[in-house]
Amino acid sequence: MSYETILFDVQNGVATVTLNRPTKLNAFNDQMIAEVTAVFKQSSRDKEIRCVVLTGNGRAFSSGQDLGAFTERGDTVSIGEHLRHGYHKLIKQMMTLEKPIIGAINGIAAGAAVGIALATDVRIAADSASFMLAFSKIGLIPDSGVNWLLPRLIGQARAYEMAITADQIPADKALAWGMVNRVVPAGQLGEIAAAWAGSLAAGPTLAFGLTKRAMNQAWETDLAGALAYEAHLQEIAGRSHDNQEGVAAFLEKRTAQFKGE
Ligand code: LHQ
Repeated sequence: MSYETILFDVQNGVATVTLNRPTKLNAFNDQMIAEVTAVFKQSSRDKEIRCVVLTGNGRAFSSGQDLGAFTERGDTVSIGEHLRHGYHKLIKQMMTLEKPIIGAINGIAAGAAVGIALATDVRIAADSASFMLAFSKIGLIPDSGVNWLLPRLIGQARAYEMAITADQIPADKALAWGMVNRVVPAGQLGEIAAAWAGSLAAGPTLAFGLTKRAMNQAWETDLAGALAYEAHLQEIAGRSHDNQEGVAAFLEKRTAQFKGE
């Protein structure tokens, strides 16, 4: 399938999704929201895909909503409906994808793109990257999951400060605050993200997916609920090929050959 606003490439178990409207700093128009949502859906269905990398083409990760495209729709357009039918489906698709998603944050992420960056599971940022809650600059509140995701990662005081100042938070500060896992030289971002993705795609994908489900669910429950749910999921993982193979490989002192099943 061909796409107009993204590049999509699958190799050796790794799907790479590249936001590709560089002249607009990869701002999201309706088509880009739909195309990114579609490839995450496809990544969930395709057994060959065992890890996804999300990145941007050019100097930005994404500048968020394409404000020109949105304004062209006219006065009658409902922002709530736009969010519900667009970004919400995308964020939920990412958060429930039971495979690791690496965000390779190559440049600025602004507005809704911060929510999308935070909906990846681990983030590697180029040292030139930054995060900006641009919403208040145009009189809006954070959306696209930012109010849920960001305070959990960095605490409410920092998240709220980012929202009301719309300051650009550079990669090193984002690392210190826990928004990203690693910061790497910009020129090496693609290579380092691909290497990490390749190693994750050779891992126990079922266990990686169930871990994501367990941790997401744990936010919604008390300790007893979290313990019960992880025991339930561990039953499933414990019956997998990869559990048998992992234990056998350990006992036989060899490298495990995981299938992701
Ligand atoms: C853009 C954009 C952009 C269009 C750069 N749109 N063209 C949800 C639902 C409904 C409605 C509203 O919003 C939302 C959620 C949101 O995401 S709200 C937040 C939307 N995003 C922003 O407000 C960020 C707007 N962009 C900027 O503040 C700057 O472009 C940043 C700080 C990201 C980068 O600044 P510079 O490095 O100085 O680049 P630039 O401003 O010169 O941009 C380069 C080009 O990209 C330029 O076009 P041009 O034809 O002049 O070269 C910009 O107009 C275009 N562009 N962001 N979001």
